[in-house]
Amino acid sequence: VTMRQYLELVDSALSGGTYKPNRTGVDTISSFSEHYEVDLQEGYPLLTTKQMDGYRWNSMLHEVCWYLSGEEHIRDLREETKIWDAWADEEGRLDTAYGRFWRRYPVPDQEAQLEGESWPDDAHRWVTVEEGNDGGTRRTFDQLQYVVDTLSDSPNSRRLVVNAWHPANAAVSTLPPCHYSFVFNVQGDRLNCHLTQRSGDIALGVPFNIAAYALLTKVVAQQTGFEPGTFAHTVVDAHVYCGRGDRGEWYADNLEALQSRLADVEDRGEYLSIKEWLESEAPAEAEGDERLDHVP
Ligand code: UFP
Repeated sequence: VTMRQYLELVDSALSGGTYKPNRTGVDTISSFSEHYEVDLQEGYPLLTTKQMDGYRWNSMLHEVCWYLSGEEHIRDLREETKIWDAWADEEGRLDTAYGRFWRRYPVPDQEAQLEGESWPDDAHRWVTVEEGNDGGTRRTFDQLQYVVDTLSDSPNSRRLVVNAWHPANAAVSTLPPCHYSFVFNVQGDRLNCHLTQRSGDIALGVPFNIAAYALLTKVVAQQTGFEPGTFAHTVVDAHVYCGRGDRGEWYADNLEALQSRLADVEDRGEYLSIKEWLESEAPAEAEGDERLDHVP
């Protein structure tokens, strides 16, 4: 499926966006709070583009399984795909792992708990007492199991949230979660899912994120006896990487040309070869510039 919603997202971000440098050194056209929805009853939102080819599809499947496993390391995942290798050490350890927060979100130690605040005890159904590094113990909370169980017990709940954001970890992590929070919501017999993403690379990351959460919604729906409903996605900083410095500004001045370029990609069955486009149409200094290798 080449999604109309995706094409509209590209168009909206490029026409409403601003030129914006960022930590990567490759500048972006960036747009605030892009939102779209897809009805999962109409089919699976897999973009028929280079961005979701066989390797990426396979990576996405293994990545979702890895999230669901709750593992904080990639020792098994890296046998299947390299997508997380750059962020891990030799032992496969990561400084932030989605699944660890989905399935094993840290519960404060007894000493850190304030009087009167509510925390589950060790015997609670969603709590696991794990062995800590220092030989002591730590408590973790299984957010995903909470959501699945609550969908059966009280499907009208408006508290079906899974949160991958831990502020203290995020402040020091090399890659804090991009798709950091999702909420399930039941309407009739349909299970809907809303994802909030703080930062989305429209060309490369977002097609992957759409496919992963559509799959997750279908899996959770199947497990809990609902029909898959709508996947809704809010991307707070939705961006397309373009180039650096002068070229970025040049690019911003030439949005119209870029938009018409994007308009034919649908026909060509290919998605955002901005690098190729820049090389063919941008000022001469763009050619052979190895920095463009980082541009999706
Ligand atoms: N990014 C995505 N989706 C993801 C992911 C990363 O689009 O699932 F993990 C992109 C967004 C951004 C970059 O371009 O990776 C992360 O950079 P930053 O942390 O500066 O937002």
